[in-house]
Amino acid sequence: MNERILALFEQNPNAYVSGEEISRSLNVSRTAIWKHIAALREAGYTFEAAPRKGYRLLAKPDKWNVTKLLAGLQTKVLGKKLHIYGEVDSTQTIAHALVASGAPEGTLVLAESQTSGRGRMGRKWHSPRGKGIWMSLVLTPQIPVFFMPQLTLLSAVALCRSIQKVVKVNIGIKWPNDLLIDGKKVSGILLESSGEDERLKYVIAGIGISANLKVEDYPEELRSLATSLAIASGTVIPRETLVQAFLLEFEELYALYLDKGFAPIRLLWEALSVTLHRPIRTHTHSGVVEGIAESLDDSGALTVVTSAGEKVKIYSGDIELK
Ligand code: BT5
Repeated sequence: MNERILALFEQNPNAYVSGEEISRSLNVSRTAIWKHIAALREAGYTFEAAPRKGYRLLAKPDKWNVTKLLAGLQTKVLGKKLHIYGEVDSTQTIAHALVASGAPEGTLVLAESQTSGRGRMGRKWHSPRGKGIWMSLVLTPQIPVFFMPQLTLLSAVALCRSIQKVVKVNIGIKWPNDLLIDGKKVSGILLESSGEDERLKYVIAGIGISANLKVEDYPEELRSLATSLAIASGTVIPRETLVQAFLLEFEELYALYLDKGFAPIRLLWEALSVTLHRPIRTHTHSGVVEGIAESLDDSGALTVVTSAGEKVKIYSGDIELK
């Protein structure tokens, strides 16, 4: 029904469509129409409702709805300075440039699409138009450079918890920075920093959430590896609501982290992990390590126990869940 209502508006671009007209064309009650319009609004469509004229479709969800985003934002600092773009090369590049021109902590860059979205180690992040949440957040934590991995884990916890609040999906964290649903990647985190003398000057937390991609929006090679929240839940994801939830969750965890250190974050991470107590394999400088992922240490490194009983710490890179 939502599709049929939308089709009516598409046939009359920029025009008012009266409730009476919709109810006659689609043979539904005025109350039902009101409910469908409310559901479409929730999914990111913006309608203007004018007395005696009816409804007019103003914006579709493939455009960020700035008014909605800012109106429901409950944070104190994060996301209050908002820069929204259509197509960019990478939101990371833009965030670095904004910091250089004085952008403060909490500045958020959002884009509809990225032509060179980046992952870790030179990998690409597929960022089609209007389908996902491609964002970069400026942070200026007063912590040493070697604590950066903890911030990646904190970001993963914030992401995972906010997604759980907005969408009904079974989601977990794969060390260090992947969010998985049924073994497929749905979200990734890339932290880039600039520092001086062991002190961080700033960090750009790059977050990609595959929200409303359909299977056909992924290139062939990603279809077996990646999924989206929409595919997994069968619903359209209200992107603004998810950004608001993420920023609020991040702000609370970040304050907790700066006050109490990594210990409470580590507990939350462990509860959401799909890595711990599982057999894994990874490549390190000294060769392949296979074993059971046992725990996370204070720095955020993963401790793996090999079949020979040796404990090996993994500080960075990728792991394979076996
Ligand atoms: C990451 O890298 O997971 C970090 C991704 C960060 C992306 C955000 S988007 C906003 C900001 N601006 C940027 O330019 N980047 C950040 P890594 O762990 O290296 O994983 C990369 C791998 O994820 C790829 O090799 C693919 O296998 C997979 N992948 C790529 N695009 C995906 C997508 N849209 N959804 C799910 N998986 C994807």
